[in-house]
Amino acid sequence: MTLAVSVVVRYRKAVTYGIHAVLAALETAGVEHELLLGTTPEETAAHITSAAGDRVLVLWSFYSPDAEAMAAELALVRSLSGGRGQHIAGGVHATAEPQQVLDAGWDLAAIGEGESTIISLVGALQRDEPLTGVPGLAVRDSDGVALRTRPAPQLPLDAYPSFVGRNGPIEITRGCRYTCRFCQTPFMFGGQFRHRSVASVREHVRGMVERGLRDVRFITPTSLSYGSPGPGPDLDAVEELLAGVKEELPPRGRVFFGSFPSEVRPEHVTPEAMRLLKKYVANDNLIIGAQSGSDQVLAASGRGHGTSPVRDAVRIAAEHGFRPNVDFIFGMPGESEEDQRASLKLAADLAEMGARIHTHTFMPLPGTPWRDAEPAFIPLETMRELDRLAQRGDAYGHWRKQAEHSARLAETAKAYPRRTRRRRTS
Ligand code: B12
Ligand code: SF4
Repeated sequence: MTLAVSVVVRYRKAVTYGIHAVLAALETAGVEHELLLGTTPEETAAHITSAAGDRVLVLWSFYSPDAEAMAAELALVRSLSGGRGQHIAGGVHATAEPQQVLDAGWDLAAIGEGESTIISLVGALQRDEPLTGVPGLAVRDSDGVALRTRPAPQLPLDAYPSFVGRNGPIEITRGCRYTCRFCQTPFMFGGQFRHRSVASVREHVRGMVERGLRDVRFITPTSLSYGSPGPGPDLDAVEELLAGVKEELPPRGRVFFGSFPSEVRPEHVTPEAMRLLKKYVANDNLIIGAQSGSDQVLAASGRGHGTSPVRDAVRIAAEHGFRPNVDFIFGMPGESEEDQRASLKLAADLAEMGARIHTHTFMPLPGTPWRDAEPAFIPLETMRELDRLAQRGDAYGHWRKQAEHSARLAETAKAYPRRTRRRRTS
């Protein structure tokens, strides 16, 4: 006997990319299900109540700063829907902190890449099988402790599309060979690049064009690493990608590469690379990760570059007609006042060269080596200087909001000391 499964999504704008990938996997694998998207807690609860399936699976996705707010929403949705449905949280936070997610009230946490997990989970619900056979799950044991099933596989990116019948940036690279200590990406998706083939990217673009779109954007940890297995760019591979996408687009079609939601590493910004981008891309800005003006802080954070490539990158990008948007993080662990002065100095110099500074406050993010690290103190004078840069139009960013997130994340990390041993179902 096969049970009918309804999939209800708590569909939030902040996390559409991940959810679209999960839904695309269900579509691609041909898993039968009723799909309902709830754009508010109330609509989500109404869908759960009215869903036609014998089983109702409710999908949640969020990043760590939203975890508390989402737990409150979950309680609301549960109370509005009379307790019907099985609620699963996936994404970067659930991957890093499955125990927190189960304690906060979700029935299941999805760990890692969600494509095979969701296919296998909906299949198990249809066949009324135990969920212990589904990869990439954490379930509660009788004591409430997170029990993990076998890990979800990390498949080639071509195995599933970024979206089906929907739109968004196309994920061209997953995983990252760098290991910046403030970032979750390599620890979530692995320490090697997995690139989507040009053929698969073109197929996405064809679908978008059929749906009337003409702008194409990409998700990648480092744009100019496309096609390369190592530290240096493979510009032939980048050109094959950009030229291929252009071929699929109508004459007024536009390709955005190296701007949101992707970025470039400073040492990849060379005159040759800039000339190549100018030939194909529509963006007038490039997002360049500098992160700090102190070589010592850069080394401690494992960035893999110093400050001088940042100065070169900004100069080269500006010379080739791109406005460099340069990311900085203030308050990284171990950062001294002198380091902060060096960051402010570099930021001012880069602004002088035409850059805009994108300011961030360090957050001890779950799933990163610096989850438990103490954020450095940011004195009032540094904050004033950042405000001055912003008033002049030379800086932007949500660094004040992130300072609040940072304090909350540090509190939660203390409440959940990192476990050294993990329990598995088999
Ligand atoms: C694009 C992006 C954004 C976009 C997202 C837009 C959107 N509509 O989706 C925007 C600009 C909104 C954003 C904002 C922020 N971001 Co951001 N972002 C990214 C980025 C570059 C790509 C994410 C992505 O879409 N990847 C592709 C998809 C397919 O992967 P995914 O979302 O992880 O989904 C997969 C799995 O997680 C899983 N999955 C996800 N959801 C679910 C649900 C279920 C039920 C299941 C089964 C599985 C599942 O399956 C998916 C397919 O395998 C990543 C870095 C990276 N390269 O991954 C950072 C990243 C996710 N961001 C991060 C952060 C910190 C932020 C901000 C807090 C930063 C800030 N500026 O303040 C804000 C917070 C936003 C918020 N309110 O939550 C961190 C998150 C770390 C953490 N533990 O929270 C990351 C990992 C970068 C880092 N520094 O480490 N971000
Ligand atoms: S910050 Fe960028 S380069 Fe560093 S590990 Fe994260 S994704 Fe890779």
